[in-house]
Order: sequence, then structure tokens, then C-alpha cells
Amino acid sequence: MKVIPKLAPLGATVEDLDLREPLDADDVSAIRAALLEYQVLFFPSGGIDPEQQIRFGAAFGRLEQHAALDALAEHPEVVVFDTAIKDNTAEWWHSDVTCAPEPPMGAILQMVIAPERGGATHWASMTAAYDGLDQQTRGEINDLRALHRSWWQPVQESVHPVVRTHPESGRKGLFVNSIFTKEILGLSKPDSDELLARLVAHATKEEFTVCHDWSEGDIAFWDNRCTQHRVDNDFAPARRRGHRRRLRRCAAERRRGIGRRGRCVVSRRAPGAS
Ligand SMILES: O=C(O)CCC(=O)C(=O)O
Ligand SMILES: [Fe+2]
Repeated sequence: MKVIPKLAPLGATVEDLDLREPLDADDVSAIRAALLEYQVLFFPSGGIDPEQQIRFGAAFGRLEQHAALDALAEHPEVVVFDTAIKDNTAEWWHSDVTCAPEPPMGAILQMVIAPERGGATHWASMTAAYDGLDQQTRGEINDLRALHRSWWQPVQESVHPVVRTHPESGRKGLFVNSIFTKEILGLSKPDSDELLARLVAHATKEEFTVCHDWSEGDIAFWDNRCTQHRVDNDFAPARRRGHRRRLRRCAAERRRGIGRRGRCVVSRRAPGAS
């Protein structure tokens, strides 16, 4: 197995690993170490089937079902994004499911059908973003907490620190995003809106990001505790000509006993605009 870092603050390509075969313990620890260091890993797998993808994901944590996204009928833990089924794309920066008290540790996303052009995915490093903040802003936000809310029903809400310490690397990272984070607690609404907008804009500056232009069979495995991602919604012309973009994703649960839990404040309130 060969790990080739990208020329970016995060990201590495992992070569010489056959994901059609089960991983041995050494592979799993090498991938874990690479994930901690590079935050998102790209595997040019050539294409693996859902069972192989599940086996790969399950090596890193129990797989979760998503509350709202479409999944394979026979494998509810495998989410499907397919432009032939639904027209929406995850085009806004986010970490996955931060409305949960323990958001997934990571996700394993495979490009099954790539559009002929466009549809690249971007990741941003939240540790690089935190390191890139000025001293004054760090002082201002270090002890703040924010409310995260789902866009689906029943509404799920959790409170997380605005700056989280990664449970394994010990690095500090920003933990607010434009899809789930609704308010910073203890501030007036205008102050909370201003600070949130400022932090989200800072966190997703291009200098903290890496972009992956997919080939079919590519797999991205990201650490959801310290990254955000979004998709370029620029493949509509290809879609109109019948070109699909289809991906399969599994999300691995955070391992028990590591790090602090967020506080869950489930409510039935209707979700705000996101
Ligand atoms: O479509 C993509 O490239 C990413 C979709 C997404 O946000 C996810 O898999 O969590
Ligand atoms: Fe996502």
C-alpha cells in the first residue's frame, strides 16, 4: 500500500490496495494512520460492489443508517445519491449529520457512475482552518457552543463546541457548517449570525481545501470529525443529455468511549431554512 499526499492541506491517494479483498489488520491500521494525517483518502478501486464497500467501511466502525437519504433496499446502511432518482446535490459545505450527538466518524463514498464532466467534490480541513484563525478570533470562540439542527423530520438537534478537539489526533478544529449549524449559544441573534457567517466563510476558503475530480470506481474516505465537503453542481448539462452521476456511501459510527459527546436536545420544532 502506497500513500501519496496531495499538494494541499489535506488529502492523499492510496494505491496498491485491492479493496475487493478483505483488509488485514496492518492495512486497517495503516489506513487509520493515513486518515488521521491526511483527513481524506482517495482509493482508485476500479469499482467494488456494495458488499465489498460495506466490508471496507465496517473495518473502521459500525455502519449507520441515515434518517432521510435514499438507501439500497437490500442494504439500508448504504446511501445512494443518483441524479436519475433525485435531482439534488450536496452543493453546500457541510460535515455529515452534525445534528446528531455523535456525528459519524467518517464516510466511504464510491463514484459508481461519473458524469462525463463536472461533479467534482471538495473537502476543507477544519484543523487547517482553525490554525489559520487570528489569535483574537480564537480567543473569542474557544469556549463557545453552537446548536446544530437537521433539515429532516423528526427534527434532531444537538449542541457541539464551536472548536472541537479531535479525539485521536488531539488537534483543534472548527466545527460549524452552513447546513446544520443554526446559532451560537449565548450571543444575540445578530451577533450569532455574523460570527457564524464569518467562521463558515473562513473555514471554506480555498487555501484549506482539496478537490477530487472523480473517475468511476474511485472511493473517498473522509474523517467527518475534522473536514467539510461540498459538490460542484456543474454537471446539469451532462445530465440533460442523459448522463448520470451515481454514488454509494456508507458512514462509520464514532467508536464508543472516544471523545466528548455533544448534548442531544431532540425537539419536534419544524426545521428552519437551511
Ligand atoms: O455527491 C458528493 O460528491 C458528496 C455527497 C455528500 O455530501 C456525502 O456523501 O455526504
Ligand atoms: Fe455529505
